[in-house]
Amino acid sequence: GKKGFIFDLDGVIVDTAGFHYLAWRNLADELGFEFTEEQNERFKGVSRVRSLEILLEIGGVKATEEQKEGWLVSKNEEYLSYIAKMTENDILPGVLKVLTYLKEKNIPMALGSASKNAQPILKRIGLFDLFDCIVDGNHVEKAKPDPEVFTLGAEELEIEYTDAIVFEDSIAGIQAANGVDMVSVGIGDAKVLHEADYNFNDFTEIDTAFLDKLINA
Ligand code: B16
Ligand code: MG
Repeated sequence: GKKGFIFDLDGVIVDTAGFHYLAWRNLADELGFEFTEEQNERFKGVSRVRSLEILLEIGGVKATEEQKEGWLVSKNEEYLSYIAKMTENDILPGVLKVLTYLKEKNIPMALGSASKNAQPILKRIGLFDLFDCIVDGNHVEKAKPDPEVFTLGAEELEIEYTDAIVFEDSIAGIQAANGVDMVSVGIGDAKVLHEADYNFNDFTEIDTAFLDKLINA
């Protein structure tokens, strides 16, 4: 059937992981424990609420629901202040070339992100209008590795799940795509993303021959 492409946002189109890390680290600081960049790996593709749970686990901090609510709000406010400064220069290398190529070929494209801030980020970097549909943390109940964010995207693009090609930087996202027999393309370290059908370090390694192969499969 007709193919469609679904892109994760953080770690695939932009690198906002560093901003999430800064904001979480400042909260850890405030709560009196250390939070390293290595520990931040576990936060990729994971929802905001789950991220806070993991952080508090790391710090051995017990908290009331009210405290957690407050921290989620203040962390997000800090994160928003970082993304407010983003521009199209923050689009990761090679991404624009791939997206433009697919757009010219009229290939249906969706965004599939766990982030509730996906829409403002896409507006900041000038890619909001490029996607036929945007599925993000505001639209789904279940987080990756549950495939909901991708299955909803495929349904909105009106393609079969098996005709969807998913670009992901997180293990949870690759597992989500594989779980419903979508084609998974890992962006990042192949050792980490070894479950993916294909793997690239970044988009500069992706050429039109590869895209044509996926489109015509
Ligand atoms: P927010 P993705 C994910 O984005 C991030 O990888 C993850 O670190 C973050 O916790 C999650 O979005 C929620 O983000 O706080 O903005 O709602 O990789 O699924 O595009
Ligand atoms: Mg990601």
